[in-house]
Amino acid sequence: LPMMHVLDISWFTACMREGRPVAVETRHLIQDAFEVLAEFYEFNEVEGPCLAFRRAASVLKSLAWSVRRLGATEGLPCLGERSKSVMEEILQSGRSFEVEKILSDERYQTLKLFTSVFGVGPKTAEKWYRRGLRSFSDILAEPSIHLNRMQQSGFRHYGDISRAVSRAEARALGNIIDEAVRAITADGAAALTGGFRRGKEFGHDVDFIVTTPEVGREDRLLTDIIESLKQQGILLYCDYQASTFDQSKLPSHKFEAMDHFAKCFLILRLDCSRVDGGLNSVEGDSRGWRAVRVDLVSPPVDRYAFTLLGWTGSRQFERDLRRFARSERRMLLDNHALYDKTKDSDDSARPVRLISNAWGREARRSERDKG
Ligand code: DCP
Ligand code: MG
Repeated sequence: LPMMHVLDISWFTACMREGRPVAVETRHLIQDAFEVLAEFYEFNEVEGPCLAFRRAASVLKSLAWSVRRLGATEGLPCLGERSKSVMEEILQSGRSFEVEKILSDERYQTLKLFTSVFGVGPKTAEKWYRRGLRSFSDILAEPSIHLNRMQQSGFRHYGDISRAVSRAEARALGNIIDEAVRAITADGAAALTGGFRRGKEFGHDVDFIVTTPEVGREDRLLTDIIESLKQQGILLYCDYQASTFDQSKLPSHKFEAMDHFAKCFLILRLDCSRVDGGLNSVEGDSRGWRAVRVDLVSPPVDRYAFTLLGWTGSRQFERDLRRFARSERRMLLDNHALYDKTKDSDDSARPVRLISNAWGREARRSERDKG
């Protein structure tokens, strides 16, 4: 995108970020403070300030220079009065009174702890908090609490899945998924997406898109992969969601956080022997394996490019890219398609060609990576 856009305050979005992040202490302090504030509002279900602090954190992340005085941030977008006052306090004293108050707040600490369990969202965490529960042992000792299957797995594998997944582990899982796909259909492919596709060295899970060049075959593909992982004895948890994708109902005008493609949220057992340089966990190494969270999504091949774009993230980037498409280009973007609102009908033909090319490229890249 043209540099002009990057400098234009009204249209700055994370999807136009220019800067190369550098390690700067104060900036990281401010960024962390904004994240805490965003999370505090998320727990209180106040969306406006939550998004505002997330955007402010995203702007700071994009800076290629250190923030030493407030004046230097003049002209930067997405920094409102509240963000600036937090920033000023940190620049002057190295801390923020408001953030410290939140961090020492019992409710915040408890919700943070409870939501760190796979399968526990802010609503459940709040419910448990209101019942006077404050720790994992409180929850596990409370006979009236019924944990669903996902939460049971979340507690069972808590130590492993709250530890970051390394790039070497992601690569090993890529090989496992790829082998499973190719054993089912020789022309199928698995592409690494999410944070690792953006070049991150560590992630909280590993995300893959699996598909075949044959439209309609992708639904069975996922259930076959799950069966194969089960047969290999490495499937520790599986939540499979069948596709509800209906092309005739597109475009969807209401915002949906998730797409309608078949997907599954897994916990897999990753053996030490499959990972170059060992596991990112001392206990895992002595045990010989660790548990890892893995997400798989399986779109029809003609929707591949949009899924790849949507699942690559980051969340803030996706949010801003959609906002940019809507406000700047009068288009609707989601994980299923891109629609031109200025035209009468959806022009599916063009995206389809783009997608086939994108799919071919990704498949070749995955071959190369393996090599
Ligand atoms: N995604 C999204 N909206 C959601 C969920 C996911 O846009 N509600 C997209 C953006 C994410 C990607 O899917 O980047 C993968 O989701 P993750 O939660 O796995 O996020 P990341 O892979 O980016 O981060 P992490 O390293 O923590 O796994
Ligand atoms: Mg991820």
